[in-house]
Amino acid sequence: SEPVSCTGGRADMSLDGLRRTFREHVFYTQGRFPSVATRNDLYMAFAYTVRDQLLHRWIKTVEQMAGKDLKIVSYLSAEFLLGPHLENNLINLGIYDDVLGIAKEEGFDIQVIFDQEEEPGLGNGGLGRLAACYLDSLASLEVPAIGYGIRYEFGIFDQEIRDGWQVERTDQWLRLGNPWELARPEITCRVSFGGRTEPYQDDRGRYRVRWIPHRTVKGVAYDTPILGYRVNTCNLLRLWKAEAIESFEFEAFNVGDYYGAVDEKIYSENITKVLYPNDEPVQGKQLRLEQQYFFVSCSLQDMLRIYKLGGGKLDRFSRHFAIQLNDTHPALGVAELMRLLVDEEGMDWEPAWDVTCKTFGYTNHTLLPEALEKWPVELFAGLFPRHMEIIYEINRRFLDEVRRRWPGDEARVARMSLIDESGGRFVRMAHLACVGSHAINGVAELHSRLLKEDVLRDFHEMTPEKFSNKTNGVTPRRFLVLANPGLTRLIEGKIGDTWIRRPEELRKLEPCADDPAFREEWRRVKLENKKNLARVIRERTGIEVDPASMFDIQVKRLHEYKRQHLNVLHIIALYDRIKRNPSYDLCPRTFIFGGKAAPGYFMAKLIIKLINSVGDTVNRDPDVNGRLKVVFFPDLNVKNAKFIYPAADLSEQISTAGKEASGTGNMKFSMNGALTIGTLDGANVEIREEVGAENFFLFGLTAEEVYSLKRDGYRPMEYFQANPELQRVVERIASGYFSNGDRELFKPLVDALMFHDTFMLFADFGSYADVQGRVDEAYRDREHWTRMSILNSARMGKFSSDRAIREYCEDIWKVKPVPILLE
Ligand code: 4GP
Repeated sequence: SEPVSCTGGRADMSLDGLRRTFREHVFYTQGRFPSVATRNDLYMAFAYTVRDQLLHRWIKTVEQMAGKDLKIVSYLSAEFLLGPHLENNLINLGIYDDVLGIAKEEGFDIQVIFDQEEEPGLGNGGLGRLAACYLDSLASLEVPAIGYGIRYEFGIFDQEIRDGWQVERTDQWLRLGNPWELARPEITCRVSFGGRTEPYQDDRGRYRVRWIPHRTVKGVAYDTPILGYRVNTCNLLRLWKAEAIESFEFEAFNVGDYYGAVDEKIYSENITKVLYPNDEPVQGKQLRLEQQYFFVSCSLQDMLRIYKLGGGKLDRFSRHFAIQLNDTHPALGVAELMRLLVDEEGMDWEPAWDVTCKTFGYTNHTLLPEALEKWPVELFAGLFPRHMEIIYEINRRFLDEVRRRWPGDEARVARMSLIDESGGRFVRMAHLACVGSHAINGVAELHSRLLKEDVLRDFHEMTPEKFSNKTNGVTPRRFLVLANPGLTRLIEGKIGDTWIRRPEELRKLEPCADDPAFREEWRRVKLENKKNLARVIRERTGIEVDPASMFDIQVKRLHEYKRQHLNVLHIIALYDRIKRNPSYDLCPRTFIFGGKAAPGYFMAKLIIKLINSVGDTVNRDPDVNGRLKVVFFPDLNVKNAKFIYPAADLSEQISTAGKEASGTGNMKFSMNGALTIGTLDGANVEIREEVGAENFFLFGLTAEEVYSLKRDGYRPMEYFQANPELQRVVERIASGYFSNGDRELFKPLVDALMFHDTFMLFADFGSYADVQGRVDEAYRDREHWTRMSILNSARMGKFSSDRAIREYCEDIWKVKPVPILLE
């Protein structure tokens, strides 16, 4: 067929073309005269102007891929934490300055327009943001890819701080419309739940099973174009929304059961209503399991549909689709693909299993035992009777294999079974993912090693060839170019801009660390960024902070293993030193925290309250005299994060060793020239290797030490008794010093530390406080600090998500780039 022509008209990316398109959208799309257009109208018109450019490239992408013998990456993720689209797309298109110019001419402030965009908060934290970085890199590397997920009507809650406590507010990102997505009412899938199965013989006399479900809902596709950086590849993010099948037209309605019909509609739509706001520990809620199956089934049906359009034979499916499971949330896909191939497509079990294993790869994102998903067999079988049978069959064949390899080792069989029978019966999703995938990976060297040695040890012993490491990365486009334009310009002035696509080239900056004039410039940019953050902090919290002080920042989800409270213990120690010695010589520091707590996670919420209470006391105490400030930055999200990473002097990465799978905030900070104080955990280990031990503040137990201390019986009280400063710190909290004399408020926190201290804060406190002392000293030598800062940025190339995606493409997915031409 003729190539679609999109030249001229709205595809015109000249200044005049963009201006004309913008004006047209104000009028024809928003239905406004310029004189009455609201801020939202202007934002929408800009967004549509940019989207036209994306669609143009998207059509070219689809057109040039069609009919080619290529392989598509399909990234299955329950979360995509994308962040605002507009600015990012302007950067990727290379028209940022043009659009700034147009806004100026038309007489409005572009920042106000950017601010208008509500970010799609369709994720909790690390895992969801990683998925977004990976989409950016896939497109930037011109790799054909589709992201598949859920179009939650309500994403992660908005966080407010009231009286020092976190209050959750419903996210309403769709309230004013979403110009970035296209509803595809003709692309729908049916997804069923419940009911029973029954055997039958097909026309060739073969034994088959059919599923007679109890109810069925409809999935509708919503597509968001994902453009790469300065390329024409525009990939697809396809999110599914649940709807009732032809609402109000089912039998119930016809026989007069109006309310039954209404219930059905509401029930169906509930599936994609809201994101579960729990980070790592999964909540065993039925609706959550329904969400998982819903989006996985829609996505697999969609892939099979696309594949069949190309006329491919099903036994070759894995040559054309590589499906990655982003943690176990989509692991049901293994059973669902088997069901689709065997029950719906009539394939025999063995070839179907072969296709399935060759198609799936599985990425694990956490070692926390409470985060390993398992579902009660009863619940699972009730919702998915056919999948339960399929899982039993997979398990039977798999355990036969285990018994062949290790005859008589029934303990091993029980450990590896897809069904946990150690007390109640549960389906182990990680085991399903391992058995049904040809590749299994962790997200940092240490994490991948611990997976092999511990959590997935038996699987590693059985199939070592499946295992590999893929250290996480983050996109330098959003987290450097977009977030830190000042630094980007400075770097470009020295080494050009090729590093944006090849961040390894940042190394060329290394010699600049020895150039005093460059260091001066580097500090100037940092100071500007700190002033900027100080302004935002003032607007949002009313707290004045001094941009000349050291900005010491910890932003991430609130979790005991991430140890925000270790940071607080240290702040109290400094405060205590000042109180005991009013002339205590401390380099002025501003401690900034940010992050959401799962609404049901009491301890995490209490830590937020503690941070704010300590802040209230310290910030007001005249004795402190500007040496300490403590701020809790409310509602950390991708949009707010852009003010934070570029303004940090010190990045806190202080999790208990062996607990943080990788971390990605650590990378965002260091790229922006912050120095890290951290444990040997997750990707910190590799960051330290890259930037050099002399440019990294290391403290604390190693993962091995944590392990043996736990094994030999860890007694926090011993550390407490040996450290008078720690005693004073804990006593200040326990005595009600930060809670108007209320000794009860923080008692749960104090008791947890004194009697259990699961995350070994007391064991690491001494070393942490010592190293913080070295940080204080180091910051006084500003020339040397700046040198270290420059070297951090210069040596962070490895942590670009482009590097990570290249590794996935080469080792796991076996896919190649397909460059797209515009004409
Ligand atoms: C997170 C891990 O906690 C974090 O270390 C890692 O960097 C991130 O995934 C991306 O790999 N895990 C989750 C989760 O967010 O829900 O398990």
